[in-house]
Amino acid sequence: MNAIHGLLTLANTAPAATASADGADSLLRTLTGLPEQASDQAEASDPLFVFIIGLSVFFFVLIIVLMVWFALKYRRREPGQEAISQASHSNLLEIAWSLPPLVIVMIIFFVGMKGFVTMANPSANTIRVDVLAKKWNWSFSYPGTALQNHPELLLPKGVPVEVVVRSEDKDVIHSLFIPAFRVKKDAVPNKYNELYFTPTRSGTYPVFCAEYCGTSHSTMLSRVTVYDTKAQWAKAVEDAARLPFKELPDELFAEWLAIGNAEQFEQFREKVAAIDTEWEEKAGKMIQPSVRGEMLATSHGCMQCHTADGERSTGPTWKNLYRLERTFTDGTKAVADENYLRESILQPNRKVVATYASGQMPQFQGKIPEREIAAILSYIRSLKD
Ligand code: HEC
Ligand SMILES: [Cu+2]
Repeated sequence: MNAIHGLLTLANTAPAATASADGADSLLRTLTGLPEQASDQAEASDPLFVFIIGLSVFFFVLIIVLMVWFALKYRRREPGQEAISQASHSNLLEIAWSLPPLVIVMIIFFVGMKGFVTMANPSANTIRVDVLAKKWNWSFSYPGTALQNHPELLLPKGVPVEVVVRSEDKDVIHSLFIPAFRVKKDAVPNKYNELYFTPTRSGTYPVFCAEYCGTSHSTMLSRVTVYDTKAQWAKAVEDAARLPFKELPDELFAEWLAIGNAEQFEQFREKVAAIDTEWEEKAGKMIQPSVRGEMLATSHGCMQCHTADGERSTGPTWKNLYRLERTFTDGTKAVADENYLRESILQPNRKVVATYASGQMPQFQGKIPEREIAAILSYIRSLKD
């Protein structure tokens, strides 16, 4: 029942999005079967897609016509007629069927690679969304806001977004697929996969899982809503964050929205606990991962060797560490993205940061649940200016 309901909801939202499309665009979409063009990725890749389809149709027709024509022209005309070879060499022909195809595939390669590179590389001033896939649903968290683990994707138009996708610990591989944006990214357990694009059209579009993941794969649906302005988006995010705190007085909710570190969270917790322990519990569950990460980093003892303020300690500081290029004792380098940071926590001796001693940091493999590692990574990320 749930599944059918989900499909119906998606079907109902589809016409609203189509209504905003213009004529020529929608004719092309009808011919090619492409959905709405709602991101820069879609705008960049659709012409290439149409070009390749056109090329395929052209050669399909050319080959079939020639085949039929030759079959008729060179058919055996009388019984016992012998086939005589007419093979000869033509340099012009050789060049004609080598060079133009080379040019065509190089065009396909370079245009395709350009799209791939923009999709895989960070752009400045992005809005970040953390996506967690599990059997069988999606949850979207919005770092820097109070909205966590929301079942739908909310985005503003015209602002670059950075979507980081992963699967729940001990889950299977899923794949985040948003046809209207022409983007797809695998969600692998505990691996952080990044995806970049800019929504270019407001509306509501379906989100699918594109990796067969078991019984309810086909109902692993969600949707993305693109708002016209960043202010509208921020309002929608706030409204969604307000839902679990419906009865909380406005001024306390404003305080909840403003929480940026563990100390502020503790003050808030004390205040709501005095009114109702239910809110305290909720706050504990809905807390921003970066704030939870700060508390975990303290309770796991990380802050005995690391600092958040830029000071060198037994270990390197976490201030501005995220996405910084690191040099290791063996001279190799790596960018401190989530996958590197996670590995540095689980197996710190694999890559030892230059000028620091190997073997000082304890191995946390098997000692910290993946959920907590994700929160600590959020905290480290939040320390970037
Ligand atoms: C006993 C001291 C100590 C403790 C406790 C400790 N670390 Fe470390 N950590 C180090 C040292 C020293 C390094 C640098 C050498 C290396 O890379 O292994 C390091 C490196 C790192 C790095 C890579 C930093 C970079 O600049 O590239 C990360 C991330 C990290 N630690 C996270 C943690 C987390 C999370 C915890 C708590 C769960 C923790 N550490 C606990 C000493 C410590
Ligand atoms: Cu799935």
